[in-house]
Amino acid sequence: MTELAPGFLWGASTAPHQIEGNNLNSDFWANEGRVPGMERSGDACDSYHRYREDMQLLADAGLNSYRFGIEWARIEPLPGLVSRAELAHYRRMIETAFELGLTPVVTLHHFTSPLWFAEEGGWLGDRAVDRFRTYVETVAPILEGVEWVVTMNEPNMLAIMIGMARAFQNPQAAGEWQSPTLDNEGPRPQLPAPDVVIGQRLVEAHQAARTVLHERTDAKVGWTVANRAFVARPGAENNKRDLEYVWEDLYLAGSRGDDFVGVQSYSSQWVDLDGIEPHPQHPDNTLVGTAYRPDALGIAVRHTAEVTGGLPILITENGIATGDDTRRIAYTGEALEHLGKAIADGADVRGYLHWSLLDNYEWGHWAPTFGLVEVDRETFERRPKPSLYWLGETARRGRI
Ligand code: IFM
Repeated sequence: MTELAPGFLWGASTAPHQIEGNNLNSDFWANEGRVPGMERSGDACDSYHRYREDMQLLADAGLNSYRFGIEWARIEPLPGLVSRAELAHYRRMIETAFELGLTPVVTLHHFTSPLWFAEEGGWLGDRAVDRFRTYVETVAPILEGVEWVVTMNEPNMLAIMIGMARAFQNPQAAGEWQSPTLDNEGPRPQLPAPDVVIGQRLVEAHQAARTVLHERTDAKVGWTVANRAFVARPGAENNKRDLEYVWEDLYLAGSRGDDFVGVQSYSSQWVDLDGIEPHPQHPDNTLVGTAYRPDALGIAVRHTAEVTGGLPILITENGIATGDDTRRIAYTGEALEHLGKAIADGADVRGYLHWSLLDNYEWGHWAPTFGLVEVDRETFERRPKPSLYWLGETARRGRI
């Protein structure tokens, strides 16, 4: 049994576009209407209206934390036009979390941006960093009392998503959209690596946001990095290091000066002399086509601790896309064992937030279900799965 840091956070994570519904002024919403192969998010899980019910489920299960996001496209639907009503909405969410005894972990950017920002050139536009800084200045006052703020979710996956969305702007673009979070079309071209130029711009934006938050709030500030838990085949160690730089370490290095870093881990991949090996075809593969690798969490935590020089870590996402909740419990139990060993070996981990609270919109697709709670997409009825209560019991034990 591994003892945990005092005040260890146990909970689940979500993202606004994936659960709220009708994110009409965002760039992703616009793409849903025109990119072939993308399903629409529509009403999503209607969490925009049902967030109290969602938080209550977590609290009732015995969990003490909820990671959710603020949607920039709602706060600033047009450049410089700030919606006071939306600011008040997100403040109400924060206060609801406090009221229910949940520590909010608030994400300021989770893949989606206002459509106007994308049209202005997006993250590579001349004004990108200033625009993001202004948005963060706008939301800073509603973050009063919030202890954990994530400036940006998975900038490394965002860098891929931007590249893919751009490719689909070409009317001649062939093929159908497949979210970079999916790997389920069998052997397929490997994902493009995250674009380093976009990556550097995102580091700049993150650091500008951090300065604002350090000046104007008492929050601990960090960002979250998707970790691919690369493992080298014999002789491929240098290859692994090079790939790690582009995929993760550029972003982990961008954490220097932060108060924590978010680790997001799902699976692991081998690296050989030719590059990243595709996930082997196997009946145990998840609904997003990735290998069943709960050990990835331990690899991710150790790698993150090493690259960041021991920055406090929050597990901001870990989970499995499966229709079988028994497998979700098995995967999570094994992942937590690996996490426990990494903590016992010295990693400074402050919390575990499962992805995800709800079955939600997986960036163009509804089929992959990651949730501790099923959602009826017609009535929006929430149906908690056994894994929600299992996670609550694990939290109550207070040890891994
Ligand atoms: O759904 C995504 C989330 O938005 C970012 N991290 C990975 C999750 C599962 O693919």
